[in-house]
Amino acid sequence: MISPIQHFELLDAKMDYYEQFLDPIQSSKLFKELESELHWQQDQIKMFGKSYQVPRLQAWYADPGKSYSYSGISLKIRDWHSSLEKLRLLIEEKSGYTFNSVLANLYRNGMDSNGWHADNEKELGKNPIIASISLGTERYFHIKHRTKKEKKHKLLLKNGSLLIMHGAMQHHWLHQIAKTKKNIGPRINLTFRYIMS
Ligand SMILES: O=C(O)CCC(=O)C(=O)O
Repeated sequence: MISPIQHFELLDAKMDYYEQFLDPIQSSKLFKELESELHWQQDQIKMFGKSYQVPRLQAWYADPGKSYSYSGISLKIRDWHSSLEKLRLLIEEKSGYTFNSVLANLYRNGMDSNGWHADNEKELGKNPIIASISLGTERYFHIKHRTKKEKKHKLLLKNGSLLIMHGAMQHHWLHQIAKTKKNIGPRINLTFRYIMS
């Protein structure tokens, strides 16, 4: 059963959170399947003339021609995995939004992370809707307002949860998954998106 929705009214943005969108058995089965079957890749990012490895593994599944790049990285487009396709339909049915792609992130341990950023690449359009499924180890999702520095929050993303970011969230807020020294297990995050071009 899908848990009740929690609405967060933020300054200039909105988030909806279902703590248990998928039940624990379904979530752990899906985690194992995606961990072993997705085409995980680790890319190099260039910053200030130096190359760094992205601190997590990633994979991009999308409708034909819906490509995605950020910070000079172009992810190879893969055809929909059947479980990702099913999940996309379930999220579409529950949320009323449409998605044509998903970015999968695998955080292998606490040293894997995703630095402060917004999902504001031009192919996502003006106020993109991002639906984010979390599987496996819980991690904090930190958000901070771009200009009102005192506006910051964190939300523990539970196994099987769904977070939907909408409104002008990607315009006004940044988000991150910070590194932690705690000895923790892996986590998969799936961010469903709609690529315009
Ligand atoms: O892992 C998460 O919860 C966030 C992922 C994310 O920020 C992204 O893929 O852009």
